[in-house]
Amino acid sequence: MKRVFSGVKPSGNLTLGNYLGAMRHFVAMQDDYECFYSVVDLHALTVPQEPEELRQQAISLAALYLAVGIDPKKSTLFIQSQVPAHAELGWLLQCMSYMGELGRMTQYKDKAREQESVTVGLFTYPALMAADILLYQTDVVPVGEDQKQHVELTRDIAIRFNNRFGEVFKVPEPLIPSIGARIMSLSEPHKKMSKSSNSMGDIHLLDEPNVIKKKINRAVTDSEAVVRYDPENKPGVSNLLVIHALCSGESVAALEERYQGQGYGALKKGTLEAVLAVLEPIQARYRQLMASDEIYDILAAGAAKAREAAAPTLKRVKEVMGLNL
Ligand code: AQP
Repeated sequence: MKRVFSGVKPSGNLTLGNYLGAMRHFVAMQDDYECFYSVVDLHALTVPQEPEELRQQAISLAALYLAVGIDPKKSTLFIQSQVPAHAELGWLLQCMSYMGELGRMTQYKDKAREQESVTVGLFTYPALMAADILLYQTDVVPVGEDQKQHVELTRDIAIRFNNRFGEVFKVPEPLIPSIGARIMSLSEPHKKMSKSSNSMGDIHLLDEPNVIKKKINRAVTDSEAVVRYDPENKPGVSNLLVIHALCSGESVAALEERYQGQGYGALKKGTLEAVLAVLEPIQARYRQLMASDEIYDILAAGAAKAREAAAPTLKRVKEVMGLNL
């Protein structure tokens, strides 16, 4: 079976963007791949975090993974910091990465602009992400559009390492969905929906239905009053169409036809119904999981499996680099 690795940062309340762009694909891949899914808490540390909040967010994210449909019998679900090989390989790959290529990462440039002082970790984070992926000899990395550049860098690092030391790493492929790879903010449809921005434009997976209603009703549209998919000229309407289509399983074209001649009120009402139909069962499962201790056993078993799967690659890397005295 081919291998899949992907991770989500416990850096805020997960959004519909995280779900539609990434997590729903994680669920779909479970039957056809050997999947490793991680709560990448070391990545969350690249910007300041409150320790207790970080702990809570990591558990909450693990519960959400299960609530959206990750099955621990099929996939390995674990917390990154419980598998020390990630940090260790992360350092070794930092020493195989160049300042120039890390400095070109657009996510680094965007996030650095928002910070008063920028940590070295924020700069070197793509090398840790490369370690996360390469440790498992991963074939495929399902991610949203914003992570494409980091997976490409991972490929470059793997190829560079293999050229220098021999064929140690499998070179992974990104898997970016053709629709929904970049769900936009409802209030600023030129920006991506983001879990750490906390604005009315972000639908969080755990938002109350009345909050979701308010956010969708206030979504920015345009003055044309025509429901048409045209991301360049009608970014707000196009974003609602994509969200509606992915949540209801209909095509964008079918929705354009359905809402022909109707105002944006009808599109928003339909989008709300589709979003709630997806999120309400997820929220109910999440509440059940958070009320039990089951999650801790699942994470302990997942970490043990991940440690075992990661060990041979790290051992090989250390051997070829001359660290096996
Ligand atoms: N708006 C989005 N549309 C589609 N996919 C998205 N992803 C994130 N935002 C969108 C995908 O979700 C996965 C997990 O994301 P992450 O935890 O690695 O963080 P991120 O990419 O930096 O996303 P956020 O939500 O904006 O987090 P913060 O605000 O903390 O930086 C990834 O596969 C990502 O592509």
